[in-house]
Amino acid sequence: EKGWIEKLTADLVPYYYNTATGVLQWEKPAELLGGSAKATGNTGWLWVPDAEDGYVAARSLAGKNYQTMDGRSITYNTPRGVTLNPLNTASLSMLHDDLVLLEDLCEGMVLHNLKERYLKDQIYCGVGAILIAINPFKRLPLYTPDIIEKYNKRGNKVLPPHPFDIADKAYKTMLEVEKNQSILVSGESGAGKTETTKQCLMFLADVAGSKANIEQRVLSVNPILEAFGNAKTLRNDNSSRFGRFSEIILDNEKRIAGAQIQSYLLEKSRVGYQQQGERNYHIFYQLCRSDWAEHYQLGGPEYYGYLANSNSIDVKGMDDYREFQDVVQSMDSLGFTQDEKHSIFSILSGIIQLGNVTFSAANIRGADGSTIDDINAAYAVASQFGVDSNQLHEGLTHRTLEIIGQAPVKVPLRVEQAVENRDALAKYVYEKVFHWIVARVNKSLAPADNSGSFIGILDIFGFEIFEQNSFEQLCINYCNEKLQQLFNQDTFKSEQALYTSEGIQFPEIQFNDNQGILDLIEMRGGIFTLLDDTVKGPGKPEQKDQKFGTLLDSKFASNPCFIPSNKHRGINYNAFSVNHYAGSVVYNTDRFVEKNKDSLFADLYDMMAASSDVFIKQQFSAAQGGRVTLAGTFKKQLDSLMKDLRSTQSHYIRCIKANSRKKPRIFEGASCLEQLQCAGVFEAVTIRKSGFPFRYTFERFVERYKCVLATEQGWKPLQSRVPQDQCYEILSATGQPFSGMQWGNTMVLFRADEYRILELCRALSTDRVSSKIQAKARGRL
Ligand code: AD9
Ligand code: MG
Repeated sequence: EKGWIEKLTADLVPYYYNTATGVLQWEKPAELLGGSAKATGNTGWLWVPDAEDGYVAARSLAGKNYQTMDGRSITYNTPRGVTLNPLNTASLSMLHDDLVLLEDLCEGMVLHNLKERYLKDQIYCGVGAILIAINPFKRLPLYTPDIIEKYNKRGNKVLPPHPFDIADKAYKTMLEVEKNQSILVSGESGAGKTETTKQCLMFLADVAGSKANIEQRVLSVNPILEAFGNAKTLRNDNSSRFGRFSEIILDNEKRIAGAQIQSYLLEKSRVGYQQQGERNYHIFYQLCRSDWAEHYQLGGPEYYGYLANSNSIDVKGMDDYREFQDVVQSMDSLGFTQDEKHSIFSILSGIIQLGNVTFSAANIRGADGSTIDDINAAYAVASQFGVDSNQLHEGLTHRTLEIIGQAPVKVPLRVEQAVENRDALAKYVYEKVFHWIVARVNKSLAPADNSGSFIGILDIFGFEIFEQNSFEQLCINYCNEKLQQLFNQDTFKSEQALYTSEGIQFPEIQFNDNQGILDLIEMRGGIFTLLDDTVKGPGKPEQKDQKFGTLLDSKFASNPCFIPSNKHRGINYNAFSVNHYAGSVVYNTDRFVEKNKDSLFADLYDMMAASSDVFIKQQFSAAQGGRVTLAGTFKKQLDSLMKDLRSTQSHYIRCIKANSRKKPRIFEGASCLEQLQCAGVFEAVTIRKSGFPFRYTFERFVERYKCVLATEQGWKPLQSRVPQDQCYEILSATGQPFSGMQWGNTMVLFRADEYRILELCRALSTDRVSSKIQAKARGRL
């Protein structure tokens, strides 16, 4: 019909050949399609959004009705202005190591590719230089010394995507260009960031190990930080409750000389309270179950409110007793002294026992106050903290109110206030211990000579959208906005660099910039400064939260990145929303101000500063941080992190959690799609797609496509020896028009249209060759 004939490849995929013009194509030619099918430009298959699978391949029936490829009937209401992506069935069976090689880079196709690979245990996939890692929830034999060796000694070989590939690239680039490197690992809780980080570390320790075995000490940081900073949550049995940037420092010979660690936003609220089914920090349970417990007069974890109230004491597959031995051994190898260890553990037992101090209502000098139920519990705490037990009692149940021009007065605290005060002390002390440990580890791992270069690995919380979002989520999401901006700029810049170095005109590339959201949060007069100002102002905490909300509304009502409180229907709390790059998030303003203030009543602070324990005394010696707020501190930390990261060449790993059941072989499409969106994967794809996404060095192009020269009679040898000319020969042998090829200095770049035709020609010649081989084989039989 009209010169076209339909044929089948050996894999029975239909394609079309025009006998008049010689043109080849996969899709049914537009002139053969009538009516509505024409609009979709192919045989009618579409990627239809689906609440469960993310996308399903389906054909339009009538109106909202579709029939999926596996025969189910579904409905989908296409929103105005949206066109569904057509699906080329021929490409469903072509899976790629690098998503950019998908001829059709739409979300449905990306998801399909990831899923099919995942089900074959191919958990890694690239998008250009970015690695996507899907948590397999089972041990795969992918991290053995042999595999490290394979990546390390790869020469010019292209190996499958893998964290080792990224670590290897970082290390080799550093050797080549003498520039600091960073590996940025992100993803939601339980997606595998920490495991992936450890794989990168393991690789570096192996390939850049030193004579003095410093890398072993660097690795021994993990058990310590995980014991103090990780906990069982509903999402992950070993969830990191802090962000971490680990700089692996290399000497002039590029051998590991030390490391430095920066931690971010430890979740200290966990010390006082955990959701049902979650645990407090691992170290508490480990200590209670260790041989040291008796020395600190500790019983099993079941005796303590802070450890047992959430009804989760054991973690399947985790041996607290053994892990504690690991922690102590790691501390020893990092040179912690006996005194240091003793101080840490006695403070921890103090915290554990503090949780058992309970209060009853009491009338104190005519006012509603409280008193400690069991004074022995308070004695135990006082002795571990090295403070006076009367002062502790007083400090927990009262606060001193300072009014300018008047003598300070002691105000009794009601029971619930005393409990809050107690928990505040526990959290505060724990945070001090945690920061001390990080500082101590850094002291041990500081390289002798400070001039070295580094490879930094960032293992930090991904974007969070929960049912209820509070101040913590705002900080976390702000951090992710910052990282997303760097990511976009890096992706954009590296594209630009490639075009420039290839001498090809830089195409106009579009991507969404999130500067507006960052301004809203961090600029002078933005959310963070308004919050800080409210903290400093007068009023009770609840009033301040209100005031903060009102301020935001009046200031940002017309900001496109902001949604004011009166636009939130059906929500029974004070809220505002930020339109983050990954989606709109509703924040509950309750307790924002208190959380940002992050301080301890002076009574308790001063008590701790007077401790007879040198270690505690030291931690509390400096006056209580003046007027620093959590938002202010975090912003400063992030600014410094961003400055560091900008001075490095970054490599990105995006971790994806395939399912929320923590089980192997289950791929929950919709959730994966959401995570890919949050990870900014599609932005990277868009940036790449708006240029020439397909690119091969001349040599690799020849290698891949020289098969088109195969005929039934045998191979037609290439005439030229110059790789670029060989590419021309191959293209002309196909007999197809290739108008959009961009010829760079070392590579040829092109778009999906050209790629599809090339792949079709390749498939057909492979068919020719294999049918000949089959014929030969038949002849022999
Ligand atoms: V959190 O934000 O700290 O809560 P992470 O760090 O993203 O989270 P983690 O690395 O702790 O997740 O991985 C969660 C669990 O998934 C691990 O405890 C392993 O049981 C499992 N996991 C992750 N990656 C792998 C892997 N490559 N192979 C096998 C894995 N199991
Ligand atoms: Mg983690």
